[in-house]
Amino acid sequence: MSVANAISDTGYEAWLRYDRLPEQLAAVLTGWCRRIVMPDRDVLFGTVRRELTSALASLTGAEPEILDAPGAVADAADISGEGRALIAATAERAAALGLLEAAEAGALHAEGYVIRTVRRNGFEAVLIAGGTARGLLYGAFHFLRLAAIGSLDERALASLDITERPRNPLRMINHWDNMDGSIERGYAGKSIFYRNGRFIADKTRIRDYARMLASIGINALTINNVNVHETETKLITDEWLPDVAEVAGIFREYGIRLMLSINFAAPIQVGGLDTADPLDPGVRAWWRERAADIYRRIPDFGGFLVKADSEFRPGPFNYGRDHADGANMLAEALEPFGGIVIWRCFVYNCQQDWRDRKTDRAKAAYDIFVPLDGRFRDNVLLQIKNGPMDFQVREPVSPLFGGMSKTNQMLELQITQEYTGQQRHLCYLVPQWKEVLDFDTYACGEGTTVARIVNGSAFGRPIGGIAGVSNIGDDPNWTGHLLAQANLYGFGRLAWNPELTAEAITDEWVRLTFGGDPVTVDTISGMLLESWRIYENYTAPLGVGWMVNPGSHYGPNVDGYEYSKWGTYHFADFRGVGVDRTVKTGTGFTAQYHKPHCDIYESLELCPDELLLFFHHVPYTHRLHSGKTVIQHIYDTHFEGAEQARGLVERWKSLQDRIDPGRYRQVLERLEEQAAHAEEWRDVINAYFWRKSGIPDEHGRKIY
Ligand code: GCV
Repeated sequence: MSVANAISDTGYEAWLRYDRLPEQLAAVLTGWCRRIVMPDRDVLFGTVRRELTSALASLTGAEPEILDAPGAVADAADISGEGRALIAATAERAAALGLLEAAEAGALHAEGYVIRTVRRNGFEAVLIAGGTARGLLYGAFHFLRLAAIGSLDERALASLDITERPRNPLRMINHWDNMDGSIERGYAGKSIFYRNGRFIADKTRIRDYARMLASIGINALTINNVNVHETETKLITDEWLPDVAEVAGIFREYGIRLMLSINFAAPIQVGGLDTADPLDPGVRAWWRERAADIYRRIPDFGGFLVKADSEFRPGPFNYGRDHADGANMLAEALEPFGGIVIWRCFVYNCQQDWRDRKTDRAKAAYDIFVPLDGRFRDNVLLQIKNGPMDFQVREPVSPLFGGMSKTNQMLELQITQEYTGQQRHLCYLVPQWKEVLDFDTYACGEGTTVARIVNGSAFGRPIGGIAGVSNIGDDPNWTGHLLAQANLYGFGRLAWNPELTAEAITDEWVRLTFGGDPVTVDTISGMLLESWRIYENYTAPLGVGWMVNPGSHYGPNVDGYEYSKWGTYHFADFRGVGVDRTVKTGTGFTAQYHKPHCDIYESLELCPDELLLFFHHVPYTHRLHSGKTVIQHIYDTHFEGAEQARGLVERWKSLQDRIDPGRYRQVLERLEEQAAHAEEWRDVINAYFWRKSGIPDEHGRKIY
């Protein structure tokens, strides 16, 4: 086996494999792209040039020639008579060359692009024109995606006409990496940034990662955990800023701005002050000075991400201040340099008494942040997790979306599979994220979807976006489970355009990763698209969540959190199960939603089955809309889910002759582990509820 194949077999190249195209397609593509005209030069253009040349060489077997001498392209006529070419330029340059109308060039979004077949004075070319160099980079990756999928035949190339722009200003990855090399909730090896308290010297992997992110449109990232421990608190000091600047430089080459998670108590811990009070003039001056120093070294630094007053992290509450006071202090320091503050809303009491039935963790973020609406500076964004609890397999959408109209908001999704199988189980989350983005909050009448709130358009906010918690590490295939790469890919594509369908994204990823064989595409797409439901079937039922081992959050433990301080309960007894969050008899959480959702969730009759136990405590004999009782639903879904997990193994095995042995084997191993673990889940959950309820399974199946 060749070295190239050996690398391919690990999955390291992810969706950027650029495997050789069938001969005919390769020949057509070569005909159009033998010469690449690139009039502009600077860092990002250099990246575009490298990406286009290496990908086209790999796809076609022919290395394209680059024409970049300014004179060679002074006007379009210079390349006439020499056959076809690929022209990659800014829209402004394309307009100057007469290849784009000035009005169209002027209207193009800075990160947007046009891909178009153009004809002038007897020559024809594919033009990729970006609103800026960054737009050009995204356009180049789009063109290469089409090529790699095999959709650029002669007809397609002769009539390309695509105009694109991102729907979200910020498309961001959050790393929860620590400088000792560990990753909080990481399931794919160690950090690619740090080892043993230092930055890793060899930056090859970071560069390869930056490429992957740019190819799916990511434009910002944080490189350290939101739980900022002692060493990482110093990342904003002279001790580590040179290293941070070096890493920022690598991401800059791919159009990605680097940000840091900061420790709210940094003025005390590294600044030698005796307070971190956000209203203290000395503290404010300290942050201003830190910001100035950071921007001296990293002029395009993005800003800070902050977890404050949450899970034992310090914050403004320590000083009797509120979260607007805290965020605005940092925003004021960053504002002169164009930096932003991303302030997380994952704030709740994690020292609750399980006997206290009034306190409801689900209500906390709304109660804390809605009263502050309108108080945050324009360069502050509130980052809100998709659900009110914590990335469970099923939760309602957080009512905080829709609770504020005068505050910039960002959606936080968890790409890393903390509660969804930790990349040992297949759980493709794009269908879940689609439901979140499409959810209509009715905050401002019908059509006020989460997608529109977070991109800023619903309330005319200046910034917004989507952040995803990273699922990568230094495992050879980046994500541990090879198929978990699809979650990272899908995240980027959805952040770029939430209107893309889950099916379209899935189809793209499978083709880019495994090629276009129809049986392979159908089989893997089906497995991915069904996997979230399958995982839900054999884990916590009907939206109740948790039921995992405390700490690790892996594997079944129904009462693992039942008598704990974390506010995550299911209240199962011999009569029934579920959390009463109604206004009438429960915690009153349903009131945080606009109509009609508050009425729907409040009503036992109207509440959707899949969220029933999130909102209601019901007897096991309660009948669902499906016609089944709750207890029978629990038994049925758990037997079915375990069988479906076994079915995933069989479906994958049917592809043995169609996938290289390296990638085939690694996925098979994970799927087999999943199938066995799903049986464990099935038996633990079914046994628990049979013993609690005493109600037998209608079908008399084996329950322990
Ligand atoms: C980074 C959950 C996770 C924590 C995580 C936290 C957060 O509680 O279990 O590991 O901390 O969410 O999002 O801040």
